[in-house]
Amino acid sequence: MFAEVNCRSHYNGKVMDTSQQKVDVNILLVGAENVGKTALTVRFITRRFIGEYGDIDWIYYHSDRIDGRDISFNIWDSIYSPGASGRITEKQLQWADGFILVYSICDRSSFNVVRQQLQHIRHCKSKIPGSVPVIIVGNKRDLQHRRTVSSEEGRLLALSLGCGFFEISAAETYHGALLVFHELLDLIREARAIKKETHGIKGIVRTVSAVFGRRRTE
Ligand SMILES: Nc1nc2c(ncn2[C@@H]2O[C@H](COP(=O)(O)OP(=O)(O)OP(=O)(O)O)[C@@H](O)[C@H]2O)c(=O)[nH]1
Ligand SMILES: [Mg+2]
Repeated sequence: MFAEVNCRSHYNGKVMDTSQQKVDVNILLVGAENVGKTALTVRFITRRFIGEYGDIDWIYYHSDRIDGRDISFNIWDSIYSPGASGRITEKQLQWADGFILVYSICDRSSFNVVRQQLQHIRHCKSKIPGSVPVIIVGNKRDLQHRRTVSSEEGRLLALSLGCGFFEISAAETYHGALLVFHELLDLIREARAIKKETHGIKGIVRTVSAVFGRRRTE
């Protein structure tokens, strides 16, 4: 069970990452405590829902072959630190290629945490050109009777900040978890392709200026 807003800004209509090398992606999961960060991660890696997970900060490694390509997922399942207002550390920001921000649809305060964390990520990454790959996840969709955050609110937050959005139930299905990670992988690959293109253009501009500069001094 899942809902999706596909915000992907297709780069010329498709992912431009064309080299055949192994793709390595670092994904950081953040969000308030008890929202299902570990359940989502474990569901994606093992296809199973165990129930109780404990609260440990852990990086999981998972390899897969997607569209004929070897993909290595490094997934940092973080723990929430209320003392630091859920502040994502500098180290985590540097490490991550993409972010999954999780809230529970039956916990409004967890939705507010995602909003704060999103602003923090945007602020810290604003100096880097190109978009920051982010997916917002409203988890525990099976608990409709306890819902306090509407799908619309989640979708609007994602749209207003150019993020992907899914509502899922890590408890009920594997498919939702799969979509979340695969969508983020696509966003990361697009962001890398755009960055590469920007560097290429900068290189051409530098070469042209060097040539013109040399001519002027001749
Ligand atoms: N009903 C329901 N329960 C869920 C779902 N996902 C996780 N849970 C439950 O929510 C609780 C917290 O799940 P975790 O995955 O440990 O949450 P977390 O965000 O990793 O929590 P911390 O690591 O403590 O911050 C557990 O009891 C899970 O069984 C879901 O989709 N539906
Ligand atoms: Mg956890």
